[in-house]
Amino acid sequence: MRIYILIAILFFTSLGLAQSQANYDESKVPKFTLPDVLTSFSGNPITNQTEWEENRRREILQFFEKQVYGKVPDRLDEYGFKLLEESNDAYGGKARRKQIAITLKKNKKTITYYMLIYLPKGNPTAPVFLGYNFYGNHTVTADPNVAITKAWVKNNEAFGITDNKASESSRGIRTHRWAIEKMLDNGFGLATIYYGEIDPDKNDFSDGVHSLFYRDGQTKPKTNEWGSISAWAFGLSKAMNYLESDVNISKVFVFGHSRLGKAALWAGATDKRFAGVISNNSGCGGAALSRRQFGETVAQINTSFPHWFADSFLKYDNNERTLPVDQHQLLALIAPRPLYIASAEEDKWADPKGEFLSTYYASSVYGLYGRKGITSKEMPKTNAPIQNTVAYHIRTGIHDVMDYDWENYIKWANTFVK
Ligand code: GTR
Repeated sequence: MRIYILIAILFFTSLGLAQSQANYDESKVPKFTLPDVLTSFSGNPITNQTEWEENRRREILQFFEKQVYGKVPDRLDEYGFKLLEESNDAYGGKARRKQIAITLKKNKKTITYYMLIYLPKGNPTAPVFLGYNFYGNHTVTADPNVAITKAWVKNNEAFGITDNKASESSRGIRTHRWAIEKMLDNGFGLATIYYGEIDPDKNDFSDGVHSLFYRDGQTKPKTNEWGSISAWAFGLSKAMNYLESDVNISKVFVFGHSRLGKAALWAGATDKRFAGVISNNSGCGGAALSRRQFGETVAQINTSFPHWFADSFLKYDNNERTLPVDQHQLLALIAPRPLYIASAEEDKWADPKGEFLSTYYASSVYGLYGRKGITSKEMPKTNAPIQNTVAYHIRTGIHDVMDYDWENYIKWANTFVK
C-alpha cells in the first residue's frame, strides 16, 4: 500500500513540476513551418475533394494511426448490447432514461461497459451528445437510479473514492460538467460512458480492451498498435453501433474534455458515422499544435502518460519538428463534418493559442467542401465564440467543462440538426 502512495505522490509531484517548468512565454515559442494539410507527403498539391479523400486524407489517417495513437489490431469476433433498465420518468418526467450494457468479444474474452442515455420526451428522434465521463455514469447526475460503476476508478478523497472503488458518495459529484437539463430543454439527449470500463487509465496493459486482442504470451500492444486514447476512441465507435440502431436517436455529436477530448477527436477522425465532434480543452495530442511546444509537450505527455499513445510516438519526444503531421491535420480528418474546439483562458497547459491555430490551419479542407471554417489567424476575444462549420471559443476560467461551454455547443449543434 505504502509503495503505491509513494508512487502516486512522485507521479503528481513530477506532473506539477512539469507544469511549472513548461514554457508559457509566447516569445519563446520556436519558429516552425507547419506541414500543409493540402500538400501530400510527396509534395503534390491537393485541389479537390476526390484527391483529398482518396489520397491525402488516407495518408494522414494512416500516419496518425500507426505513429501517433496506434492501430486497433483486429476486428472483434462479436458485439452485443442489452437494455438493462429503462424509465419514462427521468428529470421530473422530462426525459426517458436507458441504461445499456455493451459487450465486446474477442478470442473468447469479453469486456462489458455501460452507457447511460437520457432522451428528451418531446422529441421522437433526438440528436445526442455522446461523451465519456471520468468517474462513472452515476457522477454526471443526481438521479438515484443510475448504476454505480464496478470498474477501477482513480482514487479521489474529495469524492470519497478509496481503494479504487466508486460508491454512493460520488453520486452527482460531476453534475456541473454536464448541462443535462439544458440539453433536454433544447431537444438534445445525452449518452455517457465511464471511460475506465473500456481501459482503466493507468500504465498497465494487462487489463481493458487491449487484453482481448493479445496472442498467446503477448502482454502489451506492439509498437504501432493502440494506446489508451485509441482504445477509448474504439469504445466510442462501438457505442455508435448501438446508437445508430436506436430509433429514438438521430445525429450523434461525439464530445470529450481534456484527455477525453483527445479521444473524441480521434473517434471523429476514424469513424465518419459521428455527425460532429466537440473537443473541450484537449491540449497536447488533441487540438493543440505540437510544434509550438507551449505548455504540455510531446515529451512531457509521453513521460507522464506512457500508455496514452502508441510506442511509435515516443520518437517525437523533443523532436516535434520531424513530425510529418501536426494536430491541425487531425482536425482536418473530420471535415466536412461540424467541429467545435474550445479553450479556457487559464488553461495555459493546454495551449489555447495552439488549439485555436489548429482550427485555422485545418479550415482549408472544409473549404474544399464549400464549408466555412475559421477564416482569420487572429484569435477571437474571450467569450466571443466563432461558430461556423468549424467553431471555436475561449472562455474565462479554468480547465473544466462549464455551462458556458454547453450553451454554446447546444446553440451551434442546433444549426446542424434542423
Ligand atoms: C493532464 C494532461 C493533459 C490533459 C489533462 C486531463 O494532466 O497533461 O494532457 O489530458 O490531464 O485529461 O485532465
